[in-house]
Amino acid sequence: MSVPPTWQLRDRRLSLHRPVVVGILNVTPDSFSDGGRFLSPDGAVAQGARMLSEGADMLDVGGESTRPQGATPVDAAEERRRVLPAIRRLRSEFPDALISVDTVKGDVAAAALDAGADAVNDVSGLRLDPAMAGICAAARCGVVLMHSRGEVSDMATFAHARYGADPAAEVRAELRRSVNAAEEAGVPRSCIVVDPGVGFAKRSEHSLAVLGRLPALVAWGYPLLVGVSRKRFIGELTGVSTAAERVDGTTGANVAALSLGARLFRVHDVRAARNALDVAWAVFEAGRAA
Ligand code: HH2
Repeated sequence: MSVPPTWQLRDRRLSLHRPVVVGILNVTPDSFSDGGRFLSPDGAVAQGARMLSEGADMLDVGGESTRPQGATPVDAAEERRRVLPAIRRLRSEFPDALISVDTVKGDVAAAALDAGADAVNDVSGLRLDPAMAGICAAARCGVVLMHSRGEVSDMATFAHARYGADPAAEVRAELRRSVNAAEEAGVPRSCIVVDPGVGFAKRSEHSLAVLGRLPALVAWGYPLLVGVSRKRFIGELTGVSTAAERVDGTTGANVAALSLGARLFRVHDVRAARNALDVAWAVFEAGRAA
C-alpha cells in the first residue's frame, strides 16, 4: 500500500507529496539536547519563527521531557502552564503554521486544542491516558501515535528494551494496538500518523531494526513520522557525544528513512533537514519520472 497523499488535521489537510519537516519546540527546562532554551513564551515564539523561516511545515510544542537519563514527570497544571502560552502566541502570530502538542495527558491535549493546536503527538500511543483517544476523536485533530513502553520517567531508557529475534515485528504489533484503540474511539483513519518511536525502549540495534524495516509499517497505509534528531543511536554510530553536534548523522538517518517511506521528520535542526530532504526527494522524483 502506498503513502496516503494527505494528513487530515481538524479542518486542514497537509499534503504529503513532499517531505514534511516538524520543528521541535521544547518548552521544558530539561530536554536532552535543548532543555531550558525556549522556556519563555517570547523564547518559544522566536524559535518558532526561526524554524518556520527555515522551512518547517509544523511546530511540535512539548512541555514534558522524556529524556533518556530518566525524565521527571510533570503534573498537568505545570505542563499546561508551559505549553499554553506558547501555543496561543504561535497561533496568533503564525495563523497558517501547523501546531502539534507533544503530550501524553488528555487534559493537556484538550487545552492545547482549545488554544489552537491542530494535532496531538502522543509518545505513549494512547497507552497512558484512557481519555486521550476520545478527546482526539471529538476534535478530529491530527494524531501521531508513537511506539513506546513504560512510563514517561523511563520510556526513553533501556528499562523496557527487551526484544526477541524480530524487534521491528514486536514494535509493529504493539503499535497496532494504539492504531486500533484510536480507530475504535472514532479517530478518523485520515487523521492518524504512525511513528516507530526511535530510542524509546530501544537500544541502538533496536532503533536501527525499526528504521530498516520501515516499509513493513508504511504498508499499513498511514503516513509515517520518524524522530531521529540528535538521538543516542546517532551518537553511538558516529562517536559524537554532544547531542547538538549530531546534525550530520541525523541527516543520514532522515534521508534513509525517506527512502524507506517516511514522510514526516521531527527535527531540532530545521534548515539541515529541509535542504537534505528536498534534495533527496527531487532525486527520487526524477527516478520515478524516468
Ligand atoms: N522523540 C522525542 C519526543 N517526542 N515524538 C515523536 N512522535 N517521535 C519521537 O521520536 C519523539 C517525540 C524525544 O526528543 P526531544 O523532544 O528532543 O527530547 P525530550 O524528550 O528530552 O524533550
